[in-house]
Amino acid sequence: IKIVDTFKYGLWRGSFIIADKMSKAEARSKFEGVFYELIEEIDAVVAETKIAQPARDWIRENLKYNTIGGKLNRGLSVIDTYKLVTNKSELTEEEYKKVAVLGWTIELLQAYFLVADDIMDASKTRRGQPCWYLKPNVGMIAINDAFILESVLYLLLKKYFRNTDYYVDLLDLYHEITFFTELGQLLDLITAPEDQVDLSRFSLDKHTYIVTYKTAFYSFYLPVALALYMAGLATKSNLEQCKKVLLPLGAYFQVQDDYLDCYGDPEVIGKIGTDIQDNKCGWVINVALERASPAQREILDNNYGRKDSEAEARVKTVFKELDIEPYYHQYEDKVAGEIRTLIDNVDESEGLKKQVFTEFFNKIYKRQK
Ligand code: GPP
Ligand code: MG
Ligand code: MG
Ligand code: MG
Repeated sequence: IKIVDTFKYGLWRGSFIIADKMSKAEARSKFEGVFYELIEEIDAVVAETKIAQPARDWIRENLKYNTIGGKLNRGLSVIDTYKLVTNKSELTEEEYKKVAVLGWTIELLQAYFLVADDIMDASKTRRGQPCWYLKPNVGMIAINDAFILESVLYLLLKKYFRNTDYYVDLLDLYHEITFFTELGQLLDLITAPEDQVDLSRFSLDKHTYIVTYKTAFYSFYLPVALALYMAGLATKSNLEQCKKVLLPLGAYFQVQDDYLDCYGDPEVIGKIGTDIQDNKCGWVINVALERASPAQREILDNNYGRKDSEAEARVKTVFKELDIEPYYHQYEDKVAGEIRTLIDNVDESEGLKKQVFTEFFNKIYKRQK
């Protein structure tokens, strides 16, 4: 009887997991379907300018190549958050389209940042394919393509939200968060000059600013803030509370990105790490600097930030000696505890839901990609 029960339970649980995966895949493909509609809508606006056909085709390719193929965490979070805070498990087609458009505006912002970031970081691959600027016919046209991805986001905001009473708030939010991301990117870049390695410039404090500004605002705070505006729940207190939880959560996400840059499997993360050769003030080097002996420090000083794979390997050997990997796992557990406490302290009296944050946290905790 026991064996039969275990078997039955296993089957039941198995089908539950399959159903859960199915519904996630369905949610994703429904969301992706909206983007194909948006490509046509954007093309129609572009066509009104009477631009030559090759330019219309170029924009379509830019949109497809750079916006599709990611994890879609940010875009889907707008929909999930909206459903949670409005207590709606099903949305009308019209409401779904509108919130999905809002989701795609973040994916476009992200596409804009990534196209530009890959040029600045001299990266080779993104989402398992060559970086856009490395396509033979693209090159530095990619800079203008990045600008176009940003402009398209505002075109969609205008088309779908121009007549709402929170349109100006959305514009303000997008402008502010874009500026913050650029500030983070600036500090990331000037702390990592080429051919001028000076590890004494690095610190975990500087790192916290970089990751909060270049990643946490647009990847974590923005999706929830957008959903709250659309739900009519973007009160001052709710937005402040979102920041309190989502900025540390987003900083943790970028620490994971820094860790995976060094220890992730390129096949799984879809990109080849560049941080050591790029002289980046990332999480791994900052921890290593705190733990290194004078002899190890000298190896780091002489090999970090060099465009040379043998120097990179010597840096990785020191990281190994310093047990960065096990330390990272301890760190993940520590941060998880801190974030759970922050979530526990969320005040739900103005319509915010702890579950919004728990779901975000569960999506990224111990991620491999
Ligand atoms: C991620 O840093 C940060 C961004 C994508 C923001 C870029 C901001 C701009 C204003 C262009 P990263 O370089 O570690 O990301 P990845 O590892 O994905 O290249
Ligand atoms: Mg970068
Ligand atoms: Mg990069
Ligand atoms: Mg990175």
